[in-house]
Amino acid sequence: MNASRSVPVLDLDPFSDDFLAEPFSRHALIREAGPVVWLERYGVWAVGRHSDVFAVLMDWESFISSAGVGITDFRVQTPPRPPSIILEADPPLQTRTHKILARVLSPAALRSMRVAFETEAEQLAARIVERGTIDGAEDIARAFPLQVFPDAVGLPDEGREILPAYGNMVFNFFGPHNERFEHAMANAPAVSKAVMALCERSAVTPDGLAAGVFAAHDAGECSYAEAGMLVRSLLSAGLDTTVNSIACALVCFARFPEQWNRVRADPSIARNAFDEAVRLESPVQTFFRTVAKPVTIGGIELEDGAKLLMFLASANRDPRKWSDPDTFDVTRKTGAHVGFGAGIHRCVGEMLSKLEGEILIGALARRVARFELTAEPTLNYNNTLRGYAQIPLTIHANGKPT
Ligand code: OVV
Repeated sequence: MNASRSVPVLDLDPFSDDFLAEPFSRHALIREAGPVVWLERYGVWAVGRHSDVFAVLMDWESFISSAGVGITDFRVQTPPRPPSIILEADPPLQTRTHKILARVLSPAALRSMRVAFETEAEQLAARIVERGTIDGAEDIARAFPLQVFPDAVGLPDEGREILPAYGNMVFNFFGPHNERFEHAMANAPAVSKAVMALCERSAVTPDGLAAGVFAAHDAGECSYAEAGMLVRSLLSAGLDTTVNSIACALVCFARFPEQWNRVRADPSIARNAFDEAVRLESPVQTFFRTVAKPVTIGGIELEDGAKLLMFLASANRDPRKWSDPDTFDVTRKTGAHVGFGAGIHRCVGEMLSKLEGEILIGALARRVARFELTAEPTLNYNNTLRGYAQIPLTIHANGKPT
């Protein structure tokens, strides 16, 4: 048992307000302590260097997801919602379900959404320029995905208002049973029930992403219950992540105005700028895995059954991997970041999220000269996500759009 190597032990709490208010300097401490560290407060392992986070993501046989990707071990404790059959699953189940959602979210399916996204983005950009003083978190980051994503899934107007409370529940659940967890879970049974009602075939339009999932059931690729669970995964994973990515991008553009000018000069880099914001801010900060057989990281033995925390956000700023890691550079080669994961569990909705980001940022670039922060943005504290509750902005308009 690790006789020849000393195990770095840290007493950080990655789910405390303090840590979440300024996670990045804490990530540096974790990376410097060693390839793998022991977080004594929770009795879990953690990795923060890019090479180790990436290696753990790629090795799904040693580091499984079916015991949960939060701190809760499903083999010991019953989760508050039935486990996701894609996120909280291993092959062969995850292989089959990932394939279904990958087809539903294929490039061809995404192409058909472009016009609707562009129309909504144009209207939103015109609206915020007209108003001048806005909350970027509400009026841009929440407004856009909350409109276009449920539309794309094929949800009716009634019922979708439950989605923010549901997302808050899902992403706080991955953390420990702290106050934030308790608060988010207060209404869990009612919220889950309302969301499952949206995952019935009879509840959705015949032409959206949800209909595509039910078509996979018709083709014999999954049961009806599994189709409903995959629609639930779309609703769980597709909204808060994108909302926070857009909020993070806005804060980056406000803090690095010269980078916003580069996007304005060449809106074709909007998509890369969005991806760079995901690297720099890492809207999904962390996920766990569970050790499924004895393995070593950097010569340290991890015991079967242990929980291992992956600091995706730390990997995304590891100076061993990135030059000027804390700098927002809209033309950086972002390909190696792990903000969307890596390996078999890599985000299946990545291209949809990037389509939303690209179109929204492109529309803003044609109208907005500068995003001016009129006060410090306030963080939205969450056990998994980094995002903003408020981004007080003055919008400085370009000349008239051509
Ligand atoms: C990636 C992600 C986040 C949250 C929930 C799910 C997936 C799910 O499949 O339920």
